[in-house]
Amino acid sequence: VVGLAALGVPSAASAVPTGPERQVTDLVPAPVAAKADPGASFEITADTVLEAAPGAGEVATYLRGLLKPATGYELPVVSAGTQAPAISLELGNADPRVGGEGYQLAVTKSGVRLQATTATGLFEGVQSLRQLLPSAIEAQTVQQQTWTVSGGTVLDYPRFGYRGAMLDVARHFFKPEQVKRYIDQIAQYKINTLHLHLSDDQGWRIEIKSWPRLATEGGKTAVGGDPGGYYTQDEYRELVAYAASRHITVVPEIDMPGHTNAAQATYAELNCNGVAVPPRTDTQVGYSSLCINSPATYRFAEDVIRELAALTPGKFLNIGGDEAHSTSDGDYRAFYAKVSPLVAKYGKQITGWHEIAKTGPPASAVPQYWGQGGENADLAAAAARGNKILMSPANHAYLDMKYNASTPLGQSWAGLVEVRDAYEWDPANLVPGIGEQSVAGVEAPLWTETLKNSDNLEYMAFPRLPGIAEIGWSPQTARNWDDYRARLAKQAPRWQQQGIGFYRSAQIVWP
Ligand code: TNX
Repeated sequence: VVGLAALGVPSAASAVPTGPERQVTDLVPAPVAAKADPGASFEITADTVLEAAPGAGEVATYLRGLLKPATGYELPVVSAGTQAPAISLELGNADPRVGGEGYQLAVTKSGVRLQATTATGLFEGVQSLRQLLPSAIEAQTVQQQTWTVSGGTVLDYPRFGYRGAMLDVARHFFKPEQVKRYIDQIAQYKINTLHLHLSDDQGWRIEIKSWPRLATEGGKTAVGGDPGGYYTQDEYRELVAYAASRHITVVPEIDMPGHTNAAQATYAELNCNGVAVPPRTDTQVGYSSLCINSPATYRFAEDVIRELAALTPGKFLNIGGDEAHSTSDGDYRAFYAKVSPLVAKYGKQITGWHEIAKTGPPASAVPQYWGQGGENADLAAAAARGNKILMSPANHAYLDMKYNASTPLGQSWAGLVEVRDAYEWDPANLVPGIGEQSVAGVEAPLWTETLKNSDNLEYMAFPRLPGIAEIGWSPQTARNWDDYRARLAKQAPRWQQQGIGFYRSAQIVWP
């Protein structure tokens, strides 16, 4: 017996009108303003065209690529002014409130209109548009169904300019393809910065031409004896370009003056006694330190900073600074007195872990807070001098913390971080003296001592990462847990289509 549905005839059950999977009021991150209009949905068909204003062509081509696998449609990208039903990407006439990253979206029966002042704003608008389609749009094979975009209007722009995710590729190495997969995952939640933790005690992951063995020798190891690896400069450039195609800026980190065992195991001259230390693949922290009084240390630092700066189009270089427990306080300050100016010398601004605040970095430097809230005099003093602070509180934003006591992966030194813990905090109300005006934004670090593959990364990042992304994007007044948990639940079918094996937190009623 062949069912009517298989013949393309709607059965009585499927003819019952059901609502869209998500409306404009369901978006994650929550938009600044949205008004759903259920009667005004637009249907994408093989006859739809993508209208691109001058300057919008790349985003239109990206959207075409997103829509193609599941619909099978090769929608033409055309210039404005056609008669066909269109998704139009416009630049120039948007509400000025959208700024450099925001957008306006209007979905009516006759078309979709996306407006922004920059291609980045259009790109972020496209991420919203995606969520208004059935989740099956994320499938990688052709699906036979209608492609309805939920109707309504959106006006949207971010709270903070820096919305980051960090990936530790040092403890375990992740191949370019794996990093690209993560880039695509974070881009859909309007994350605009990928911080790559490129060196640590257990491995060095970026080719440095003036110190070639850092990568070829220092890159061989990883936690637990797992396979190492490194990016050639060409591979790294390609990663940066891929991220840029998703409107994401890469911030590379070389951790110093601690977390340097891989470098010190490779080059004897980086040790005070001139003897290379043995490589280490355990997960202890705080035992390594560059030799603070040795000229070789500063040749090394300058060469690495110079090469990284040349590879990096973004304005920031991260120069580490965390957990330097084997460097005395005086040595730590002496080290940064010499190294901090090198970043400016090669045309970049500093980011680094919050300990750098005590070295009095230039006001353009952005310390990254990884504490757990409460007083921090050095950080407050830096903010008072004009430094902006990036917020990654470990007890909220660390994606490597276990969700609960039985989470098989991750660590728990900052506590257990359930989905609600990751969501319910305000970056402007965490450290006394660091208010809204002093916050650069938020970042969700993913340390990989216990994480070996993309499945592991995704289980820890989902569903917490979208919460951190929302904290960075949405107005604080637009956020509350009960509303969020309902919106988050509606993302799950999209992750299923994308092959993301997320943690099914009991705090959420999953569909
Ligand atoms: C602390 S947080 C570290 C990292 C570890 C992480 C594990 C920070 C700046 N340093 O070296 O990987 O904890 O959660």
